[in-house]
Amino acid sequence: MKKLLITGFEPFGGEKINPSWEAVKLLPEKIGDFALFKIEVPVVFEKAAKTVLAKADEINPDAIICVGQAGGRPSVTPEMVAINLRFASIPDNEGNQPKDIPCVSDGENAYFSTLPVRKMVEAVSEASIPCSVSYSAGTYVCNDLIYHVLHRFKNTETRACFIHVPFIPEQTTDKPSLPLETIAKALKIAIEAI
Ligand code: PCA
Repeated sequence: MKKLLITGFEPFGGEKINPSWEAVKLLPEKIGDFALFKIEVPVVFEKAAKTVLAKADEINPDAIICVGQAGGRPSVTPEMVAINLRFASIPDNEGNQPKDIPCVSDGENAYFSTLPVRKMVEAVSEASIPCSVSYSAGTYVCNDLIYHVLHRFKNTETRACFIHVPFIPEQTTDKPSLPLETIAKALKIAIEAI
């Protein structure tokens, strides 16, 4: 059986929960060919990547999917690309607020996701769940994490991508949201599409 490392984030920015980790927790232990290994990741520059890469070194996964909250987005958005830039408009959970600093000083400007994000989007959309390809994972901790993962596993068999998910209704009265179960279902379908 193949191994999938799937990660969600702790809450940040004054929120009490992060739907990314809540949805990852709801996933079954096995999906298709994959056994799932789930971890919660701190919303801290560098530490998020160290946490995920340490787990990846331990289990040697075939695929890595990192999931994060993109509050305000109306749909589930698999990310096509990660860029070598940190710019934080709010401090991370340890008070770091980098402004225009590279994620990796000698890294490429950008990496494309190595999992089939467009195929994932097609499959999730077919189930009538709002889902679209995103061409920017931002410049905060989510982008930093997936940049490090793609950098570490470039030219290897280990494939990776990031999936941003919206708020859940419990978090907002005026922003778009999706029920937690719908987000978890979208992640399951995306994994089945790999
Ligand atoms: N979303 C943030 C970091 C953690 C999370 O869930 C982001 O989009 O960078």
